[in-house]
Amino acid sequence: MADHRDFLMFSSEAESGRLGEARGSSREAFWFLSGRSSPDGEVRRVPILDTPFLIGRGANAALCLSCRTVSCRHAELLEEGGELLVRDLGSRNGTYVNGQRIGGPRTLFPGDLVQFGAMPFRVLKQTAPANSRTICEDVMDHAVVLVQFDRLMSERAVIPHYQMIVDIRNEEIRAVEVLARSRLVGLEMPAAMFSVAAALGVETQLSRMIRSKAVQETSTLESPPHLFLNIHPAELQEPALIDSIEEIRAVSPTQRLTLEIHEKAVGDVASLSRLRDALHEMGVGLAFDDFGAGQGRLLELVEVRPDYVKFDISLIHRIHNAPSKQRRLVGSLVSLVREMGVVPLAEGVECPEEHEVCQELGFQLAQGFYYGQPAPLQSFPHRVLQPSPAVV
Ligand code: G
Ligand code: MN
Repeated sequence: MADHRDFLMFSSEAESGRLGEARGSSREAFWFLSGRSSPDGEVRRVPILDTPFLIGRGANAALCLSCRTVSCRHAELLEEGGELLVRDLGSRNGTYVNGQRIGGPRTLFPGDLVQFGAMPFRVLKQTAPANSRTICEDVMDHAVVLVQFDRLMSERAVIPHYQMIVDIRNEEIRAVEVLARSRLVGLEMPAAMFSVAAALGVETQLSRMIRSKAVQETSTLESPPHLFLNIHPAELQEPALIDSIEEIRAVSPTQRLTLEIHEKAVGDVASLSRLRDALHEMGVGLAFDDFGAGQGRLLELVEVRPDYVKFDISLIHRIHNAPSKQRRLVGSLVSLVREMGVVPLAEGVECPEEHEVCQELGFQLAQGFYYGQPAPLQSFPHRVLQPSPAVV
């Protein structure tokens, strides 16, 4: 991270000043391209100081890219009425904006991914010229995260972690929930990954990549574990959800799979019931996640009848010290769920006292740090995720 950051810093105050002159005073807008100028080079943030701004392999280009997929005079950036445009100059391998090859000039927007041959760059814009030093640092932070996010997606750099789901009576592992982690600085946890994904409108792609990696790496185990896979609320708006599940089914035809839907995404009973039926046809189960985190959606619950209801940590945390009224309420919900033939699961169990009370209240499954922390496949502390020893 430190070297990226250093690299992204202005090389000198003088350069900062130049940028201020060129953009800050009159138009109050700073445009940058952020990316690598050779395939194994470091990330740079290149200010667009003057237009037309030539991009190519030739030494006279304002942004000189040493990559054989880039033509000598590949493309140029133009500025018209405060807008930034990109124009391909008849390059052999083309210029792409957000994955689409451009024909004529194309307006660029902040956050766009523009690619010259095989060389991708993120378009960044910063307004508010008051303090150019501060502006540049904000943009740099943003640029670093965006470039990290590109790596996350293009290198499929998510590291699926697995957390055990146990039978509450004997603590035997029944399934594992897949949780996304990565080693990319700033994007270690799913909240950060999904907030960048949301800014770029690619939550669905990220969510799918996490599922597909987990299925890929567990389907080759001798007995593939039952996976609980999270889906993002944005995916419920897309008919492509079923296609994406069919894809993972094709990779792992018989593995037990259950999709988790966040309680907040449970809106329309009819479409959720259809989703449940479609999943069941593919042999995939449905779980309501974080039940009780917001308003309890009891009506939906009764009508949709998922296979599992995961009671949110907020209902479980310190339940052994909670007023008896709260315990009775959770107990009644557990009974109601069981009467419908749905399996209740206690989330976020952290200590033996919580474990014991949850068992008394009738929970069948449980999950939480008390049983196990999320861990990657290679260091998962149980044989369910270990490759079987070679047969001698
Ligand atoms: O929304 P969902 O239930 O999918 O989120 C699971 C998250 O909760 C994971 O990020 C996981 O690391 C975290 N988690 C799992 N078990 C526990 C626990 O026992 N206590 C707390 N505080 N968090 C947990
Ligand atoms: Mn979950």
